[in-house]
Amino acid sequence: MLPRNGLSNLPMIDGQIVTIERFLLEKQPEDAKGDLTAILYDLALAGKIISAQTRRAGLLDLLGLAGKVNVQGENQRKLDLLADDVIIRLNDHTGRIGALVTEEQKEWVRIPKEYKKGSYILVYDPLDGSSNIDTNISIGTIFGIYRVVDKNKRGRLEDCLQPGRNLVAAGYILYGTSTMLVYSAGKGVHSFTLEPSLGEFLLSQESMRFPEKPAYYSFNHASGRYWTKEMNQYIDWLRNSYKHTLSHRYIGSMVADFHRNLIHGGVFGYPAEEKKPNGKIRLLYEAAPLAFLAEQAGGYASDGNQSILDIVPTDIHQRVPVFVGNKNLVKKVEEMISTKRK
Ligand code: AHM
Ligand code: MG
Repeated sequence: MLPRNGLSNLPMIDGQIVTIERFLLEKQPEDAKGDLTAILYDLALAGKIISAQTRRAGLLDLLGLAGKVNVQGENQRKLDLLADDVIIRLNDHTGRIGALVTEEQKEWVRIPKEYKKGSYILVYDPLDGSSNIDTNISIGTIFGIYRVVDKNKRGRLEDCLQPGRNLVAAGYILYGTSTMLVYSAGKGVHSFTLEPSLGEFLLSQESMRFPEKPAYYSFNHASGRYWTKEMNQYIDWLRNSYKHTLSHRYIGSMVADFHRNLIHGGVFGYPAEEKKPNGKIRLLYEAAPLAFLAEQAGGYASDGNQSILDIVPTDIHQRVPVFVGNKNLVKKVEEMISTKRK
């Protein structure tokens, strides 16, 4: 045990400074090869690099549009491209990854032939909430990790098109007032805060759970005119339940809205719209990883009809309506809007 003397500024748990590396190694099963642990550690490093660039973005002229349009037809921002590049460069040569899927690239990304093939698939949104970059509002990297279907083959499209139920790990790195890494490898959700003077992620909270009583609901109210009658009735139900104690919070970065609701309890939703029947959120690298985390934290995620984790993707960039957060709030939306039984 370390003496507290002189270390009082550092977060300690039972007198120990728990770095992410130590935590990951302690959680790794004894018979594991360590590849998954190493991928998570590589992602933590990517998070540190992206965090450093995000903090200096205004100084380095990284804010603003990069002059390209991504596969969703949205303007790519310079930091999106930088974050995407950092994650690919840190993962393509390690022999641990079989293929990558990123929001910023139209096709799935193959591992160059000169590098060993790996047994894991990495899917990610390099910077979720990127419309908030220019205005200094929290953004984040979302990631999910799958096993390849056939270890003997190099990564293929079918390895990438797996349902969230097959995720072996998922998480996000949030670039907010502090930088946090939150992840689950199927045994609870754990969070780490980047200690800037050390450049290390230190354990903040082990086994996070949605609080029983929710505090927030997060929907873009302005889109209410494009929602179904049933969807609007659900919003009215949210307003009137819990003795009117639920507050509305929505900042346009799903990852940040999710994080707030994980800590204080609540539900985030991006419903189907009249002209966008699948909403806006992408299944593979946005909805499924957060759904995995939600279930690990005692919550639930649905598209209004079924668990997000049960949907088998047919396209790497497909969109899906999303409701994620406290289980009872998400079950209620299913009860009110599901088209299955009608
Ligand atoms: P992005 O990945 O291009 O940033 O888009 C996803 C984001 C979500 O983080 C957020 O909840 C949503 O788009 C906000 O969209 P809207 O402005 O339509 O409410
Ligand atoms: Mg994005």
